[in-house]
Amino acid sequence: MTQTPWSREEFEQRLRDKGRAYHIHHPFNVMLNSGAAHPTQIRGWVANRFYYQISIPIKDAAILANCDDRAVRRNWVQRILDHDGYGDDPGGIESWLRLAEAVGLTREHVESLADLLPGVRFAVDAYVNFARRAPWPEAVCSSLTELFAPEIHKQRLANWPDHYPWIDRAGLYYFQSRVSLARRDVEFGLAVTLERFTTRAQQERALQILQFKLDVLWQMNDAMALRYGAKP
Ligand code: AHQ
Repeated sequence: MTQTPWSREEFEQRLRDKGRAYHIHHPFNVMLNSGAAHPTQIRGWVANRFYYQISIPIKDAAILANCDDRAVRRNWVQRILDHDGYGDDPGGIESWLRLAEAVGLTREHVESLADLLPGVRFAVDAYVNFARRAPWPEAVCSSLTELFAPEIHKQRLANWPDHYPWIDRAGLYYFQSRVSLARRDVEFGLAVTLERFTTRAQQERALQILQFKLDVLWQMNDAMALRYGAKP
């Protein structure tokens, strides 16, 4: 029996309800953002998350390569420029390297990926490979974890300066930049998802895709918690 589709409002609410599983709630992140992390744990997080950051433009390029909709490509291409930089804007990857220096790592060490944990690499590669192989609307849908991202960036900006005064505040610029960029990006990604996932089966698939990406982020934290500890 074919189930009736949810209304756009109900479908959007079900996507947003998935925020309960967002990695802001992971013990490793709670430790980081509550001020309980030691410098080694922070450095491990920055070094491992660098692999996620450099993989995002690769993921977005895969979406562009699969996308036959010029209007979507015109919007989505900005995401690559946001990370790789464009003109005078050095981009988010450069900001992440400045965060690395601010927490006491060298650019060379972070770029060497010497600290990259297998569980982080495999989770990030699963995300990139999903974007390469899935129909492009599904890969767009998988970016909707950013519905919950402004909150986590604001939490860092609010807590890190007091909890970690040893980190040069200028190094936190990346989080500041993502508050508005995440909002802008996810508005488009949500519109595409609500527009393209219209049958009940497609809507259920969208929830499944979002859960996959939530699991990618959660697994990254699991790997870091195992290696660096999630207790203060
Ligand atoms: O810095 C982040 C970023 O650029 C992106 C792009 C987006 C995507 O395409 O999947 N997701 C994402 C995220 C970023 N930062 C994460 C964090 O916790 O700092 C959150 C992450 C996301 O929510 O997917």
